[in-house]
Amino acid sequence: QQLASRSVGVIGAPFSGGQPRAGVERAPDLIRAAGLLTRLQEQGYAVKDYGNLQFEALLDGLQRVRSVGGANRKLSEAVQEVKRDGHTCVMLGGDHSLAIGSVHGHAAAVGDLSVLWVDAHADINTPLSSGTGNIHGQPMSYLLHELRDQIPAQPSFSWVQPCVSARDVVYIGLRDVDPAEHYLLKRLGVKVFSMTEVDQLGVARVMEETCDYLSDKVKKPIHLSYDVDAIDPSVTPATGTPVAGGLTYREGVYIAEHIAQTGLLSAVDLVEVNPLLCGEAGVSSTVSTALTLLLACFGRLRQGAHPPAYRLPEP
Ligand code: 4U7
Ligand code: MN
Ligand code: MN
Ligand code: MN
Repeated sequence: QQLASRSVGVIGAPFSGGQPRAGVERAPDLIRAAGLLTRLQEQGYAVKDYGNLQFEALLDGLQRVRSVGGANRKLSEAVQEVKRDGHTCVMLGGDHSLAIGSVHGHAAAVGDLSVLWVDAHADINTPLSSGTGNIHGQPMSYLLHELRDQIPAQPSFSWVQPCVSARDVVYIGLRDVDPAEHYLLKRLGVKVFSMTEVDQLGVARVMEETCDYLSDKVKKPIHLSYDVDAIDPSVTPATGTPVAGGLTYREGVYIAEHIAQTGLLSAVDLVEVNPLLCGEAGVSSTVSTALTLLLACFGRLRQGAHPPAYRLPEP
């Protein structure tokens, strides 16, 4: 009610350098083509499309880290502009390494944040604990104050300042967590609703507890980082690291609907849609699910809606 504005600024971030599979850079245009901007306008929002960011060509091998640092620096600047213009920010990825720039830019513009991370994965590997070296599995380690000492100096990331506290983070949907990640989540006492808790409590109770937890003391603006692989791969197969046993379509939408009702949503990432990894039907199901999640973030309710001045046609 206080923080969410009635306007949305959309940034496309066609970047894939945080992981090895090409295709994820095509997602911003696909999600726009599915009707994101007009649908948000129909929901009563003023929408400004900031276009797609243009990134340098990807460097190879160990140099890849530099591409990721540079892309995120650019994204951080863009998110700061969107927030300073007064919009709720939507960042269309791209891979999840982009959360580094998105959360960093968001915090630089508005200050202290809560982060809701909806994902099959915890994305909290440090550059040294990562088994794959893929930075889309590491963004949270760059963002947390508590892990400041775990990040080796890398020139292309020297601009990143940790900006989130572990107590302000909630995860939902986890089901593929590396040992180092599990260790870190426990050590930092991060609030986690893995798929086990979703099964146990049901999504309604998970969201109630999430919102109680996040708005316990001060109501901070919420950054929602939504990895499409949180949803079950039977629904969203077009993604780089699918994991069986995910959120149903309905659970995924409920999370977005519920977070919209807080009035605190200030920025959303929708990441990891990759149209080159499955057939046409799978791509279309993944893209339309991504669109539905975003519309729900901006108040779309499954019960329907009508304008206050609606009049029935006269017989
Ligand atoms: B995603 C992984 F090892 N943990 O670090 C890693 F299992 O943004 C996966 O959530 C990371 O899609 C997945 O590479 C990153 C792996
Ligand atoms: Mn992720
Ligand atoms: Mn994931
Ligand atoms: Mn993934």
